[in-house]
Amino acid sequence: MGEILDIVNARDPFEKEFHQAVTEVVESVKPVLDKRPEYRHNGIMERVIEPDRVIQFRVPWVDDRGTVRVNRGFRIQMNSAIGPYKGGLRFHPSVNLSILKFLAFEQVFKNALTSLPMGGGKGGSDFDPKGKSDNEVMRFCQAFMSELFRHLGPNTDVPAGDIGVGGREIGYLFGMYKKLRNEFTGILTGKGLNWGGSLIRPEATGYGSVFFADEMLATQNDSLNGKTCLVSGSGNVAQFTTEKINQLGGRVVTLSDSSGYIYDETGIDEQKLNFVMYLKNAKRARIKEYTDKYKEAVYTELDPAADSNPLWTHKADCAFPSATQNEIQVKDAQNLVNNGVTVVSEGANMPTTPDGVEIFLDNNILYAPGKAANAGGVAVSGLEMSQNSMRILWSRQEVETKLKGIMKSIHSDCLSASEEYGTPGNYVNGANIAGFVKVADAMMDQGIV
Ligand code: NDP
Ligand code: 2IT
Repeated sequence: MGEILDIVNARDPFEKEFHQAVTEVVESVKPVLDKRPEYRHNGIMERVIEPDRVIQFRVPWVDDRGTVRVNRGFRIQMNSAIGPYKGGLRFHPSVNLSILKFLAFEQVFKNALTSLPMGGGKGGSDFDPKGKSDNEVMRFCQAFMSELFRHLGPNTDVPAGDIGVGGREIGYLFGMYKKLRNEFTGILTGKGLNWGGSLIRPEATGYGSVFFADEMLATQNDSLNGKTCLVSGSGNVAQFTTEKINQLGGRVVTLSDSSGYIYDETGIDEQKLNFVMYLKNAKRARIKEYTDKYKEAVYTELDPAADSNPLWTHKADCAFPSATQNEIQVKDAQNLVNNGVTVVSEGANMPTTPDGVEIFLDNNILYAPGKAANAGGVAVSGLEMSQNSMRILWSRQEVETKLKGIMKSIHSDCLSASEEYGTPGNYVNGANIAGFVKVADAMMDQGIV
C-alpha cells in the first residue's frame, strides 16, 4: 500500500491533512484489497485519491469601508460514483487545498455510509466571517456564488454548511444562485424552513453523534443516562450535541471556541444552552461571556500552539470533540483515558491526530471516527434533497426517526465490517471498510472513468 501513499506524497507533498486522511483509509482497507484483487486491477485506490475535479477561483468583494478584498474560493468534486457531489462549504482563514481535500475525501466514505445516493465533495474559502457585518457577509456570499453557481445543480453538486457557514450564509448563497439561474431548485441544503429546508437539519449532526455514542454504549448494555460529557466547540454541532445529551439524561460540563473554554460542573442545562445559542448564533460573541451570566462556571484561555488542551483534562465518561481537525492530540487522548473517558464520538471531522487514535484503540475506548459519528448531518441533507424533489415537508418526528434509523444502521454496518475483517469493535476500520466497499463496487460497475 506504500505505493498509494508514495503517489500522494509525490503529487502533493505539502498537503499534510490530506495525507493524514488518506493514510488512515489506506491502512484500514488493505485487507479488503487483498481479498478483492479486482479492486487493485481496476486502480480503485489510485482513482479514489484523485479528485474528479478541483475548482479554484478568485472572490473579489468590497468591505464596508469601500476597500476591495480578494479571497480564494474552492470546490473539490471528489467522487460521484454513488450520487451527485455532496458536502459542506467551510469559511475559515485556515482553509486551503489540503484541508478541503481531506474533508472531501472523508465525505466520500461518510456519504456512502448513510446509504443515501450522494457522492462526495467539499468547498469553501479562506474568508473569515468573524467581525464582519451582515452586509459584508452577504456581499462575500454573493461574490462566491457568482462563480460557484456554474458548477452546481440538484443532480450535479449540492453544497451545505460547515465551519463558518450556517443558516445566514446558506440564505445569501441560495438567493444569489436563484437570481443567476432564475431557478428555484435544491442546490444547497441547510436551507430555511419556509424556503425548502428540512426540519432537524440544524440538529442533525449533533443529534446523530449522540445517537452513535448511545449505540456504542448499548453494545455494553449501557446508555448515556447519567454520564458526564466533555464537548468542545460551541457552534452548530456542539450546540445540538449538548441538547441531545441533556435529553438522554447526560450532563455536559464543557464548551469552547478558538479563544478558550468554559467548565461548568453543574451542567449546561437547557436554559444555559439557550443562552449559548443566543451568544453564538445571534450576538456572535465569545464563549467567555457565559461566565458573566453563570458565575459557577470557570473560563480558561486556550493556547493554540500548545501540544495539549486543558478542556480534555476533566474527569468525565464521554467526549464529543465538535470543533475542528486535530483538536485532540496524543497528550489529550492520554489525559482522556487517564480520567475515565470510555466513549469518544467525533462530531468534528478528523479531530483526533493519528497517535491519539492509537491511544483510544489500544485502550479499548468506544471510539467513533467522524466519518461515522457525524454522518447524521449529511444524512439529513440527503433527506432534505428527497423532500425538495418530492416538494413535500416531513414532520420533525419523521425526520428524527429516519435520522436515528440511519445512525443505527451506520453503527451496525461499521461493527459488521470490523468483525468481517478481523478487528471486531474497531470502528475506524469498520467505517473505512464499509464506506469504501460501497464506493469501490459502484466504481467497478461504471468502468474506468
Ligand atoms: P461552526 O462554525 O458552527 O462552529 C465551529 C466551532 O468550532 C466554533 O465554536 C469555533 O470557534 C470552533 N473552532 C473552529 N475552528 C477552530 C480552531 N481552529 N480551533 C479551535 N476551535 C475552533 O461549525 P460546525 O459546528 O458546523 O462544525 C464543527 C465541526 O463539525 C467541523 O469539524 C465540521 O467539519 C464538522 N461537521 C459539521 C457538520 C455540519 O452539519 N455543520 C456535519 C459534519 C461535521 P470560533 O468561533 O472561535 O472559531
Ligand atoms: O462534514 C459534513 O458532513 C458537513 N459539513 C455536512 C455536509 C452536508 O452536505 O450536509
